[in-house]
Amino acid sequence: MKKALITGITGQDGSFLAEFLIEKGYEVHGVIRRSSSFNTERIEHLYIDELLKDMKIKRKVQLHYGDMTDSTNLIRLIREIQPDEIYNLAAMSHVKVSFEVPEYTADTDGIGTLRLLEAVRFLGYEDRTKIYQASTSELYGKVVEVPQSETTPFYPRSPYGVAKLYGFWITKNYREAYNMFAVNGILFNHESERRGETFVTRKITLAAARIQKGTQEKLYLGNLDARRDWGYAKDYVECMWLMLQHDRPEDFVIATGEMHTVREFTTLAFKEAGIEIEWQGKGIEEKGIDKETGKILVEVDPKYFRPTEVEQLLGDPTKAKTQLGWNPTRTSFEELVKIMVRSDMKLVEREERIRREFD
Ligand code: NDP
Ligand code: GDR
Repeated sequence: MKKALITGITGQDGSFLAEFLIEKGYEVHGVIRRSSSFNTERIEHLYIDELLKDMKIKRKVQLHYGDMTDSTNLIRLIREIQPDEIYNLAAMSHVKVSFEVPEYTADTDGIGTLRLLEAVRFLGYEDRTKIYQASTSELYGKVVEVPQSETTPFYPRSPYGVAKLYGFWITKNYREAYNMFAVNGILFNHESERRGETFVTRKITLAAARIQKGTQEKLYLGNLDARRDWGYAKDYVECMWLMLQHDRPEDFVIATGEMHTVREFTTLAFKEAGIEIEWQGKGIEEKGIDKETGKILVEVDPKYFRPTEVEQLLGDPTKAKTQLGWNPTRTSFEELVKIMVRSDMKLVEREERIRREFD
């Protein structure tokens, strides 16, 4: 039985990847952070509680406390688990927030990657442990070429992008210097019903559902013109695994090859929730108006603008398609929006039921 260690297992991708690897028959281990509130909601269904322990049901994932800022912890965990594959998904992953906590972001996302690679080297596991590094389209930042492929030059535009740039190069350097099977997946935006609620897509689908059910008045957004290549997270975790099964350690772009604006995403999400929106005005005066009632449902709030913005990202997944045999359009943009809105409609209904019970 192969063993995998996932850092960031409590996040969107970590939860989907854990499910995928369990399905493949892996023994799955995950690093979780100590938190004063629950942070394991996305993987609750994968680990057992005390009740199940008595029934001797085997754990689907084994969780270990740890942190990307703690070298000795990482060394100890890797020595204890002896994983065949490590998926380094842990990161302070919010681009806007990285402007507020730049040093912590560099420590976790940049030096954290180095700590992991060094732990493997320190233990002498270069030949036995493969490493996947969660790189990002944010490396391209200020776009110099469209679409972006594995050969496009990088120009990050945020402390997050710059920290991930270090993570990218240190992974490549350890591959070349120590012959390690260490690879970068340069993944473009991928979303799902499990996406964090402050990322734009989830913020929109949740707001569309709440506005439709009458529990939210308005949605405030930043740059409506930003364009992203949005895929479905569940489709993307397979590529992480495929990269580690490839015969050579190489870096791959994972994207759909299709780009949409935040405005387009919003229009479609509201439509899926049963509300037709039309846009009026320009710049910060632009508003999304309910065609039926004339009510303003979406407004621009400059507080969501970033000091330096990434205006557009469009990936070229040709290499992944030809070398990994991956199908980039498994879940279409329209299907993705539908999945997210439907899931949030159910969530809002549940919220409402609970609220009514306690009223
Ligand atoms: P999430 O923000 O949903 O998850 C991040 C995970 O990292 C969480 O489990 C979080 O723990 C954990 N984490 C954060 N800081 C630390 C730390 N110091 N030590 C240990 N764990 C930590 O991100 P996603 O699942 O969306 O993304 C996964 C990875 O892929 C990230 O590295 C992200 O930067 C990268 N990426 C994501 C893309 C996307 O579109 N989703 C695109 C390209 C790259 P906790 O739950 O306790 O907060
Ligand atoms: P991104 O995702 O920065 O691309 O990083 P996010 O969803 O935060 O922003 C996408 C675009 O939407 C614009 N935007 C808003 N963004 C947020 N969060 N909130 C708003 O209200 C809003 N209004 C407009 C943003 O300006 C931006 O242009 C994500 C993360 O998952 C990273 O970890 C990952 O590396 C990249 O995707 C690829």
